[in-house]
This record gives sequence, C-alpha cells and structure tokens, in this order.
Amino acid sequence: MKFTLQVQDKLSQARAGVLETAHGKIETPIFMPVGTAGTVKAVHQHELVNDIQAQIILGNTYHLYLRPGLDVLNKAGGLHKFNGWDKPILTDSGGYQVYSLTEVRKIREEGVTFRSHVDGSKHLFTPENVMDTQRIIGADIIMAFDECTPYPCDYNYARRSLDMTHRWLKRCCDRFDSTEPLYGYDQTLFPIVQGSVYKDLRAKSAEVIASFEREGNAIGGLSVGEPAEEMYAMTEVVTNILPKDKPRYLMGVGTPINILENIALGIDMFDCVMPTRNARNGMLFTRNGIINIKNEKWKDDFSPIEAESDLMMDQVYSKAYLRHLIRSQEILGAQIASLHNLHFYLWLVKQAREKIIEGTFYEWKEKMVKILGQRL
Ligand code: PRF
Repeated sequence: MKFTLQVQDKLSQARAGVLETAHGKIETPIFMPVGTAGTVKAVHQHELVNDIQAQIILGNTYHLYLRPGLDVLNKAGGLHKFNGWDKPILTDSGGYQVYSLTEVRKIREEGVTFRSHVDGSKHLFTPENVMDTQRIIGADIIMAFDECTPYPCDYNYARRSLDMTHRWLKRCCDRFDSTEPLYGYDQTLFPIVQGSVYKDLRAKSAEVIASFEREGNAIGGLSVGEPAEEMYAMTEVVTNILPKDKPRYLMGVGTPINILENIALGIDMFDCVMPTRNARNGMLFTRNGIINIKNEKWKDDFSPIEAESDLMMDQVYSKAYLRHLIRSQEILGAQIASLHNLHFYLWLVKQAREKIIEGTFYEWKEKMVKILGQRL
C-alpha cells in the first residue's frame, strides 16, 4: 500500500492525498460506506460504483465470521470474489462489535469470549485468530483487535484497557507479519489508538501506535456518546502525534459536521452507519440541512428529493413519493434514501478534497458547518 500526501491545507490540518491498494486507488479524505455483512444495506454495487463513485467499502469481521462463516469465505476465494466488489475493502476487527452487539462477554488478556447475536453460540476472539480471520476475508486494509471503551469510562479502567490494547497490538502484528495473504494480493494492518476522553492517555496511545510504524493508523473509542467538543479535542491530540505521511482513519464517525471538523483536524478516512441506518428511518442529509421525510410537511411536496444533486434518483423521485414509500415501509424507500444519503456523504468529502486542493477549505468548512445542522 502506498499513501501520497498531495496538499496540506494552510489554515487547518486538513490534507488531500491518494491511497493505493491492490484493488485500486482511494482519493482522500474519503468516506467508506458500511457493508457490515458484505453488502451495503439496500444499495446495489452498480449504484455504489456508477451512481455515487464509492471508492472503498467496509466489512465487519464479527458478522462475516458468524455468517456466512470462514469456510464459505475461504472457498469463495475471499470477500471480493464472494460479493463481486473488486475495489478496496477494509474490515473492522470485531473489537467494537463484540462490545456493542453481544450481551454476554468476558474480556481477558487472552481475548474476548462472547455469545453470537445470531444463535447464542459461544466464541472466542483473540488478537491472533482475528488476524487469521481477516486473512481469510481478504480485505485490503484490516484492523487490529482492540477494546473500545464505553463512555463514560473512569480513568483507571481506560488506562488499563489501553495497556491491554497495546499488548494486543503487538500480538496482532506478530501474527500478521508471520502469515501470508491467501489470495495473491497484499493486505495491510492498521493499529487503533484508544484512551477514552483523557488527553494524556490519548497522547501516550498515539505514541505507542506510531512506534509500530504500520502503513496507516486509526483512532477508535470516539463517537461513543461523548460531546462533540471532547471528540475533537481527542482527535487533535492524536493527529498532532501520528505521522503526517500516513493515512489516519477515524472509526465510526459520524455526522456530516463531525466529518468536516475532523477533516480539519487531519483525518483522511471515515466510516459510519449513519447515512444508511438513518435513511431507513427517513432521515435525509442534504446540502441545505437535515430532512425528516416522514414529517407531514412533505406530504404533498412534489419537488425533487434534492434539486441541486446530480444523483438521478434525487431528480426522478419527489419528496412526497419518498415520504409515502418510507411510511409504508416499502423496500424501494430504503433503497432511494440510502443511496441519497451515501451520495451526499461522498459529495461532502469530495467537495472537502477539492476545497483543500484549491486552498479554500477552511472558510468553506465554516460555512457548511452552519448550514448542515439545520432541520428543514
Ligand atoms: N474500535 C474498532 N472499531 C470501531 C471503533 C473502535 O473503537 C469505533 C468507535 N467509534 C467504531 N468502530 N475496532
């Protein structure tokens, strides 16, 4: 994998770059649509590629391991072959899903035991077997196994958890570096900074993570309920320490405003379920603010979903019709709304990239932050 930093903004820490993987190039800053179970919910691949120019999607080790399982993925020749997506894929390690999706779990030095949310069966994830699993899934970028601390989290728990995440990282790297990719193309491993909302822990974690000198670095443990100002403060501490010449990925973030503020703090990669999950509930992100399409207000509004957008579906369908589809829980409603929101997120990061290159990012960002939070 190769990362080239193209432009560094003068008024902020924002950067524009290009990340090259075995399955193609990614222009940063980028948003990665979430395809938990190997599919971006309600969105076809030809739409991802042709209508919204998605450059990379994310998959989850936890879900794919439980279903369809490693045997099927291995026989398929990896996730790219299985789902037919031949662009870059990143997989999360399960170091978040086991905490957020499973009820019965035990975290020990060895790893985490948990019960499947699918059938209640018992499993153990360790740093080693999570690397092996991600070898089998075959994503271009794979994530270290970490503990994402909850919010709030007391200082001593956060400190002890962090030390364990760092020991787990060493085990991840040892395993990853002593195994080969299974399908003939390179994979790369990103470590994850933790440290809750404590500046000293974040700084220490960023230093430890940087010392591993991997090809890219991630920040976890944020957007878990803390105020946005605390998130930004943590991102700032960490991006000041992480190497400038490597991509930085902020995991599970966030709202359009969160994304712009974190780009300004030097983040290059984002993922979040918000555009797709909220779409299914009728929340639409637009360049003029947020729409709840279920509101009475849109009942007989036959104007296009978003007049300024160049997405075909935004022109073809009206607000009133989409409102009807979502309220009737029609599958097409979820499809249109999901594609709309992903198109908006990808438009937003593309605009950010263009403004960084032009040298007008900071003022544009300030203007957009005022607009994007408005409820229409
Ligand atoms: N760790 C991992 N995945 C994640 C997170 C984390 O802390 C987050 C936190 N926002 C989202 N996804 N492995």
